[in-house]
Amino acid sequence: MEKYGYRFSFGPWNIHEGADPFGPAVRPSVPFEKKLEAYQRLGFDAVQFHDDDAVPNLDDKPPAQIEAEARALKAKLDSMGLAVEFVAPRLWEHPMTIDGAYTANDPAARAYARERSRKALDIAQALGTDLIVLWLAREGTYMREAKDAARAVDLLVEAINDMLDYAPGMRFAVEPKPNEPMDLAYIPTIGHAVALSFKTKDPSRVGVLVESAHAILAGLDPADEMAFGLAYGKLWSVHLNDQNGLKFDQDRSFGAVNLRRAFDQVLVLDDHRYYEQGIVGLDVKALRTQKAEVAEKHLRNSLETFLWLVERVRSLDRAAMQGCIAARDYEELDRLILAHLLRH
Ligand code: XUL
Ligand code: MN
Repeated sequence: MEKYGYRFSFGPWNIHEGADPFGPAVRPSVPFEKKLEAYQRLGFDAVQFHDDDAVPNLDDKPPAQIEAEARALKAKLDSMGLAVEFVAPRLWEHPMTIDGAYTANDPAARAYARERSRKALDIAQALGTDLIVLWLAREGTYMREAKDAARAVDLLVEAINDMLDYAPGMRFAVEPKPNEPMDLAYIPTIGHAVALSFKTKDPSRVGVLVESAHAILAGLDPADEMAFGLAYGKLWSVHLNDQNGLKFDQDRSFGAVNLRRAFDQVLVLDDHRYYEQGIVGLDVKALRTQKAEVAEKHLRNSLETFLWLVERVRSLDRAAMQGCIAARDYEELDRLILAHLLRH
């Protein structure tokens, strides 16, 4: 498979049992070992981890055991030729994170979040990645009057500063999402995340991850969110997927809802040589209707669609495009793009 210089990743959560808030699992759990085989079978290069995907039940384990388990996992991944893209502290399931993690009102809860984040950093370092992803799941509004939203920003900065101090070799990519599980998140867009980075003690180590569906949920175009991150040299990861309007976070296969929107994301990534700096992550979920034996197709399809679109981007008639732009004939440009997409 021609991969045009790109490397691809997904997380173990992207092969899942199909449970949703209204119904239980519809597919059996796939053991982690089997998931790792899927990475190889489907042509992926790297694994994304939540801290407890790498070291299950880490809250109950002493640091030496956490490190030993992470090192054993690293050896296994090495033997399979798989890299680790990032580790993300899972700060949204434990009872201590009910009212938020870094921004919880209870100082004991905030201390838990910082401690847990340090464990995620230990795991990341043992796994040989320098990237931490911060999806700030519960940092936002349940009840607006219950928290001071300006102070919440300071608390986020303090928490990131703590991590910057704890692990001087590590970089942090904030993954904004405007809603779900919160009504409204404190860091809903890439603009907010970039601004947050400049309030930390080392902005050069704080960047962003753009997830297509999250941008769409914020009413924004994912390609423009990526462009903003790229303009600041801060686009360190992406979670490509798709999303049909302002609903629950659907994590549909890349390009499945709006092919033109997917093309525009590949265009901005390829034109700005993203393949030289980052891995293409696919944060996609199989439909609940998918039978167990064919519940990897969302990953295969998303990767293939991305590569088809890279081919479309690189075969664009740039001179003709420039002609349209120079003439300010954007209707002709529209036709040129559509014709190019439809003739694949
Ligand atoms: C949540 C989401 C997460 C993060 C990783 O919507 O996208 O999977 O990407 O914690
Ligand atoms: Mn994501």
